[in-house]
Formats: sequence, C-alpha cells, structure tokens
Amino acid sequence: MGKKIFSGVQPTGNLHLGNYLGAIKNFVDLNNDKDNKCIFCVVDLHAITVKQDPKELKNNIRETVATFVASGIDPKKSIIFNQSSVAAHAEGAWILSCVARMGWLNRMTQFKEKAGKDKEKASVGLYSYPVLMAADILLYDATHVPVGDDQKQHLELCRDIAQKFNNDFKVENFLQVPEPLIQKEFSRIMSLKDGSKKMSKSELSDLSRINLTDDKDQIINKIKKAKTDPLPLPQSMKELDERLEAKNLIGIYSSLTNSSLENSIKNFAGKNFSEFKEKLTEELVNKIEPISNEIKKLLGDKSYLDEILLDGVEKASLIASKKIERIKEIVGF
Ligand code: AQP
Repeated sequence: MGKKIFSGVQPTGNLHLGNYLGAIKNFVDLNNDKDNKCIFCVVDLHAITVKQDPKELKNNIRETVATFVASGIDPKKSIIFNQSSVAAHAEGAWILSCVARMGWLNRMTQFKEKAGKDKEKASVGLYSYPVLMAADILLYDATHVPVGDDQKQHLELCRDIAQKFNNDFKVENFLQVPEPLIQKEFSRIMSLKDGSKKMSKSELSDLSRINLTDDKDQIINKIKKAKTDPLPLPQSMKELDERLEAKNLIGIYSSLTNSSLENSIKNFAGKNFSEFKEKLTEELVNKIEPISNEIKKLLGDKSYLDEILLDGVEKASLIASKKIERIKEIVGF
C-alpha cells in the first residue's frame, strides 16, 4: 500500500548538502513511487522562530520551491505549498499546544542547541516549534515523515501528542500516529570545518557547507579546504568511527554514489586524502552543479514558482480545513 508522506523545509536560505542528502533526496525517491501521496511544505511559520528579514524571507520561500523542483520533485505529482497560507496549521498548533506537556518540550535538545546559553532571550515560538511541526504532520494524516536524524526527537513528540489527543478525547486512531523515515546511514551530514557539528544554514562560515546553489569552483574550493586529519584514509569501520572528519567525507561520498560505508572504505583504505578529495569533488560537482544551475534558472521565472505555490495551497487547504473542523468539534468548539 502507498504511503502518505509529509515533510517540511524551512525557507531560511542557504539550503545545503545536509538538507539534500538527509531529506530532499529521499523526498524525490518517495515522490517517484506512484503509490505514494506526497506533500512537501515550505515551513515559513517555523522560519520566523528566529529573526528573518521580511524581504529575504519572501525570496527564500521561492528559492525553497525552486530547490524542490530542481532536485527532481515533480510538482504535478505532489503538493508543494507554504505553511502560512493554510491557516489550519496555526490553529492546530494552538490546540495541540494544550495537549502537549511542558515536560515533553523541556526535553527537546534542538531548542537547547538553538537557544544557546541565553534561553531567556529565545522566542516562545522557538520553544514550541515541535508542536507546530506536530500540527503540520497530523493535519494531513501522514503515515510517514522523511526527515534527517536531527528531527527524530521532534517526530517522537509528534507521536506522543497524537496518542494523547486520541486518548484524552476517546477518539481511537483519529490522529494518525506517523512513522519517521530516517536513512540508516548518512542521516546526519556534518560541517566541513568541524566533524562534530551538523552542517547547517546558520553557521557563519560558508566554507562549512556545500550550498545547493554553489557552482563548480565553489565546490572544488570548499572540498579542498575541508578539514581532515594527517593520517591516510581509514582501513576499517572501527577506525572510521574514531575519525569524525574522515567519517563525514566518506559518508558524503557513499551517499552520493549509493554505496555502503564498508565499500567506500575498501576502495580508499590507506590512500591519501588528496586522491580521495578529487573523487569526492567529482561526485559532488556531478550531482550539485545541475541542481544549482536549475535553481538559478527557475528563480528567473517567479510567476511559475508562485503558480506552484498557489496550486499547492489550494490542494492543501482542502485537506487541512476538513481535519481542523473535526478537531474543533472533538475538543468541543
Ligand atoms: N546536517 C544535516 N544532515 C542531515 N539532514 C539535515 N537536515 C538539516 N540539516 C541536516 C534535514 O533537512 C530537513 C530540512 O531542515 P530545515 O531546513 O527544516 O531545518 P534545520 O534542520 O534546522 O536545518 P539547519 O540547516 O540546521 O538550519 P539552521 O541552521 O537554520 O538551524 C530536515 O528534515 C532536517 O532533518
């Protein structure tokens, strides 16, 4: 039986290789299976949990749609829309925030990481972000949610919220409890400058990530400068686990070539990083350069991107408005 897929990406600019290998590549494969129904959301309500420049946000929404399409998601086969245009997301988030418990949210590690030392100055939205994410997913009865490993905890919270709602209001199976779809290997791509930090849009140094809009020369330069260690490439999985930067680069290579880590280790064991980096750059340029060119081309046709969103909003609203009406009835409104 086909899956009902829902996933979102924040339009916060600088979409990168981590977003691609951890999430978008998976979206494309799921979208290509004709039995699946896929909804991909540009989560602009999530984006404003940290400060955004309004003009840039508008451009970034279009750029995220362009990235979906350039990566291979067919807008005719899926629903692509932006979250703020479907009011049920904000309404659902409020109702579910009265179901979610403070204790559950207090355990969310992403809030701790993003808020940093000064939690008092973080927005309330950043704290309650996972409840909005739960509303996004539950409004569409999604059965499966493809995400990177960093979102695993939020998805577990979404499952807890769905179960508590169903129990509290005695509506068995009303909210669909979704399954995460997280790749076993390469589910977290790390910074090119520090193998212990995840590759991220908000990292100041552009050298820490491969942006999906980077051109050939930028990719070559970033891989040349990517951090490594002085030893030759590892000979075993055990050795790989102890060498974070090598593990990340070999992981990226394996993911791009659809091969296992074991196979990549076999191919490169004992070789120098310079030789390996050449092969990695080749794979990256082959994969990212066409996406980057296509994004730039699509950005030149704003009305096409806006049409995709308009069409998506219409389709998503039809589904979400029915669900939120039932939710309101159930809670007694
Ligand atoms: N480094 C990563 N490795 C694997 N997957 C990743 N994802 C993000 N970073 C990595 C996955 O990409 C999808 C979209 O993420 P998002 O844009 O909604 O938010 P994020 O996870 O907060 O991304 P960033 O880059 O870390 O943004 P900033 O720097 O703004 O916090 C998700 O499925 C995510 O798992």
